[in-house]
Amino acid sequence: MRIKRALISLSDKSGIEDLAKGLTELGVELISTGNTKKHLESLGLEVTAVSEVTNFPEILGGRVKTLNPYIHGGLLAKNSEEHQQELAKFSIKPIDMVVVNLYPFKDTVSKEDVTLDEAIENIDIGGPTMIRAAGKNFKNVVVLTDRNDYSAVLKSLTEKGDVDFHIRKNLSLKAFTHTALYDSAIIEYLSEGASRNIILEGKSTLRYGENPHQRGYVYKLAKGESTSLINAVQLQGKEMSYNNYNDGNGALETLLEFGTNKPTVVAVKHSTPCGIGQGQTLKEAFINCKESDPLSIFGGIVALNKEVDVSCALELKDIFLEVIIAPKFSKEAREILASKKNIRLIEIEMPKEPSFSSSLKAIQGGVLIQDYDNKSVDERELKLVAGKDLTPEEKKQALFAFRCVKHVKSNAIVVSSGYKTLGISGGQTSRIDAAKQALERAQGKGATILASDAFFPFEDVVDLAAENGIKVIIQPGGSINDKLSIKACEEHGISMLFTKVRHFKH
Ligand code: 93A
Repeated sequence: MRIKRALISLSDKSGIEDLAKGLTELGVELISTGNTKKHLESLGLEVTAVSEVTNFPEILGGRVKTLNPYIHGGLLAKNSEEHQQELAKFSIKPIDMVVVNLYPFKDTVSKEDVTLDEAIENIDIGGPTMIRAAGKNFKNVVVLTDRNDYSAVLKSLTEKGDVDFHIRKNLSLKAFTHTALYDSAIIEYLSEGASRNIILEGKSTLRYGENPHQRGYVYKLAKGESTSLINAVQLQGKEMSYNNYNDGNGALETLLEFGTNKPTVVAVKHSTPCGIGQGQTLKEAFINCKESDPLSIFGGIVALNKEVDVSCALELKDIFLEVIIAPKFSKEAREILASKKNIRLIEIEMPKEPSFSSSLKAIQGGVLIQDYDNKSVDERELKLVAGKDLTPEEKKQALFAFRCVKHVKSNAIVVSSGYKTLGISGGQTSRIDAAKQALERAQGKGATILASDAFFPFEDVVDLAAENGIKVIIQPGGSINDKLSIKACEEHGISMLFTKVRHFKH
């Protein structure tokens, strides 16, 4: 048994019982700080006090407990003759395991009425020092900072009498990530939010970047979202590429805009939607989505918000797609799609409500960070500014178009009818060009609704919409020239709704 002494010092003591008991049964000596010692003793375990090891009391109200050569000498010594002789010379005994979690700094500063002194007292110094020492000396010290690792480590000790090198190394990586995140919370607090550390972990090398001559990688944010392609399960297909991640993310964000109640399907090309459809069934929603732009969907990414069944899989199989994302694929659907072995099938758990917190964009030398655009306009916020009033159903359909346009790159125009897009245009430098393209794509399909991501600077979009049979326009409003567009709507018999919310997306 390689582990003879374990130091346990925990602010969050949950889950320690089994590990501490298990270690005791294996004959490991437990060493603990004040309250942790009391807690372990209340479980009937025998514990040595840190102050007994250091021969020094906890001082400064606990600020100095474990910061002592009897602890850190024990943690940092190598297995070399030189180090071992030095330990012997000063009667320091090695410590082979550290189980530590830190003062709850983040929870403390997230309380509304927290004082500076309270925050300062919750900056743990001794804990990170032990974690870092053990992390550095992982070949000789097992470091545990996450209760989810307790049982696997105990199992390994029970069965093998030791913990493998690669597990020790991973625990060390986890330990340094833990202290880095802890420090980043302190930095964020002291800078009053002006500074934010972005910690990336789990780098994977991609075949290439956007183009074959660019290198590409995908990292996981240490504090990332749980609903993401990075945390998803790939069931089949080639490895995800840089562009697959980018486009797949666009599809996922767009899809979650519509919740999970009504079957909804989104097709994406170059991270912007080329079709969005809803229906009574998923198959119907997919057909509606595809009809928006049957050409662009070719080689695209499709995201669906319900379990893919046989009838839907048969439709999906018929076109060339790069990636299909859904909460689940039925067994039979998987068998059908298995014939297209290159298609990447991704299962992602989908929450009822979108739960993204922020969006990041890299610029040279820095990063732009903003809140995720979680704003979703509802019917009560709509203001009729021109034309005849709309039924609740007509308003819902107009809102569907507005939710679609939110996810198209600016300047963006979506034309639709019912719950399916018929023409989408985005990424245009002038709004009238976006309108022309969207209306052209929708020609002959009976479009009645036009949505815009931002207000109209002139009445030209309204005039063009009227020529193309549009009956309802939904847009944020707020231009100094609103009256021109309102007048044009009155003249053409178009109902215009203001949302008062702009959805730029770049
Ligand atoms: O105040 S400290 O920064 N100084 C120390 O020497 C020290 N040693 C352990 N904080 C220190 N700790 C922390 O105490 C641990 O990281 C742990 O979170 C906590 C456990 O204390 P107790 O066992 O008294 O609850």
